[in-house]
Parts: sequence; C-alpha cells; structure tokens
Amino acid sequence: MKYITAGESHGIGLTAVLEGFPSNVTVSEQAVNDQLKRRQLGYGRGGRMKIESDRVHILSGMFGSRTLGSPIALFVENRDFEKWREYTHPVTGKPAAKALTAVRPGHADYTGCVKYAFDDARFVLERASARETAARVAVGALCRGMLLDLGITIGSHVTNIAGVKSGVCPESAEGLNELADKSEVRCLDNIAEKAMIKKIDECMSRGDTAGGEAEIIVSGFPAGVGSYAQYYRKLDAVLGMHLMSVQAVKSVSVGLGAEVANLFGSSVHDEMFCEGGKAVRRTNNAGGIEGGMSNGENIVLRVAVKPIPTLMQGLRTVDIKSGEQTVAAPERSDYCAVPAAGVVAENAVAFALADELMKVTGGDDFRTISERVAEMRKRSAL
Ligand code: EPS
Repeated sequence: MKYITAGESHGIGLTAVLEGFPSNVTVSEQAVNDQLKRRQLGYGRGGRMKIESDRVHILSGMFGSRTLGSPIALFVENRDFEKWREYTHPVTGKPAAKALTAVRPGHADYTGCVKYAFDDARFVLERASARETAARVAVGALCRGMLLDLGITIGSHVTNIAGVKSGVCPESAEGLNELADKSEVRCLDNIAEKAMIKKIDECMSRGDTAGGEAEIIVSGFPAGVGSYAQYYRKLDAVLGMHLMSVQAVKSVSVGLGAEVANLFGSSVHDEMFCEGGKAVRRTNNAGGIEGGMSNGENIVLRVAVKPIPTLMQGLRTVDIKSGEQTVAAPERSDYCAVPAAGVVAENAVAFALADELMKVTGGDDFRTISERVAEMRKRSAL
C-alpha cells in the first residue's frame, strides 16, 4: 500500500489517497470519525481545536461501505479556512501584508524558507503544521479497522509529560484505549495524571510548552511479519520510519529501547519456556520484534515528542528579512499535544503493520488475507 496526503493547515482541507487497500473490507465511517475525534482531544490543546470538528468525507474506493480494492480518497475539511481564505485560497489567495520573518527555532520556519526560497515563513508552516496528522489518522483508521477484523488491536497511553512519568505498564492493547481515553492526558496512572496536568498549567501560565512520551501496544499481531533478509524489510525499521515522520517525534524505541545499553544479555533477552506443549515467554523486552520480524508477542513501541516550538513567551531568534536579533512572534498554538501524538502514532502504526502484513499474506482481498493470517497463527503455535 501507499498513501500520500495533501493540504495546508488553514487551506480548504486535508486530502489523503490510499492506494492498494484490499477489497471486501467493511469500513465504518463512524470508526474513522472516532479516531479523528480522539486525535483532537487532550489537555493543553490551543484555540484551534475549539474551531475544528474533524469528520471524514470518503470520496472513492468503496460502494456501500465495502472497499473495492481501488484507491480510496479521503477529505477532512478545515473549518478555520473561512477566516484565512483571503491568504490561503489556492487560486485567489494573496500574501499577507506582514510576512512572518521572525522564524521560530525548532519549527520548520527557517529551514523551509531556505529550502523553498520563501521570504515569509507562513508559506512553510501551513504544510509543516501537525494539522496534517488528521489525514494520516484517517488513513490509519481504515487500516486499523481491517486489523481489528483480523483480531489485532492497537492502543496507546501517555507515559511521560515534561518529566512526570506514569508508573502503569499495561499488559495488552485490549481495553487500553477505553481506559486511557478517560483521562485528559491519556495517562493510566491517577497520581501522575494530576501532576502532568499541573505541569501543563504551569506551561500555560508562563507561555511555555511541554513534550513527553507515549507507548503504543499492539496485541494479536501474528509472528513472521517483516524479515531479517534486507534492511528495508525489517519490521522495526519500517515502524521507525512511520513514527519518526510524525510531526515533533524525536525518538522511537522498541521494547526496552535505549535501556538495553545499561544491561547484560541475561537480563535483556526474553527466555523461552515449554509449557503445555507451547513455547511461552515470561518477559517481552524485545517489544515483540526479533530479527526484524514480529514474534507473536505484543508489539511495544514508544515515541518521544519534543515540546511544541511555538512559545507564547517567544524564543530568541534572527529576523530573516532584516538579519537582526529578535524574538519569535507568538502564534496561536497548543501548549501540549502529547496525548494527540499517541493517537497519531497508533494510526501510523496501523498503516505500517497492515502494509507489512499484506506483503506476507497477499493484499488483494480480505478473505485471502484472513485465511493466511489464520495459517500463520497455526504455524507459530508450537
Ligand atoms: C500547529 C499549530 C496549531 C495547532 C495545529 C498544529 O494550529 P493553529 O496555527 O491553527 O492554531 O492547533 O494542530 C492542528 C490544527 C491539528 O489539527 O492538530 C502547528 O504549528 O504545527
């Protein structure tokens, strides 16, 4: 499968085209809208989320909610476009009277102006904005629906905001989102949750922003997807690409992640035990991936996201027009988007895993895929 997205943050809307999705999958439009809604939530979002109420328009690739195997075009409208159409209309838009030249360190403003030869960072930020993740979530939601029909569940929870860590380690993705979504910061640890909210309040009051970390868990994914045979077939490498490309993500880890550097092999590797004729593990430090392939355990990933680079208090910068020292202009933005980043990450993982699974099972029609998944499950049940 492949998908591309198009659209600016304050343009008409966001479009995605998903190519290669199998036929005969029953798609729930409501399930896509549910994912879009989850992405919009979270304590610390800015004023924009009060304007938007994201809903998907499915334009092609299915009849009567059943996929045809042909490209699926999706559209999510930007309600805020009406306020911006004077500047951002694709045909009649005119450059703003005052260019944004006090580039925000950490955002794409400076590098985008250099690369595309712009003298106004608005031309950059419109596309660099994390608004684009709405389109990615819509695509991921379709894939996630198919995975769910195959008995594969994806969930996430927030493990850290601004250094406040959750002490809860869920065992499975089953029921995880139902619990996490009850919390405004999607944190399962009640004490940490309150401290996280306090940190975000502190950020808001001084015009600062907060980053953090989310854990994504996938349950029910069959063993044997991915391959050790080539670098681009390794499941962890593929997942890394899909997650690192989510706006603001600065690190991705699998299982124990960077912690492996501190430990001996005897405490890292997940020993196998024969119980009732089956091979079982008592630990999952590998995060469900060994040798670039899924091993049948839960896939456990973490993403760390940087604090949003738009600070109301302003960061010191250089004006790209005058060349003078200045302070980055405060723009409306979020103070913390870590809960939303976890939801985006889940849906990015859904696309990556559906795509990799289809490379093993054949990807044209859902029946073939489910028969192959059943076979794979039998083969791995030692
Ligand atoms: C963003 C800035 C804010 C965020 C936006 C990402 O938007 P605005 O500039 O309109 O206030 O709310 O995220 C979304 C719009 C979204 O849907 O997630 C940025 O600069 O990246």
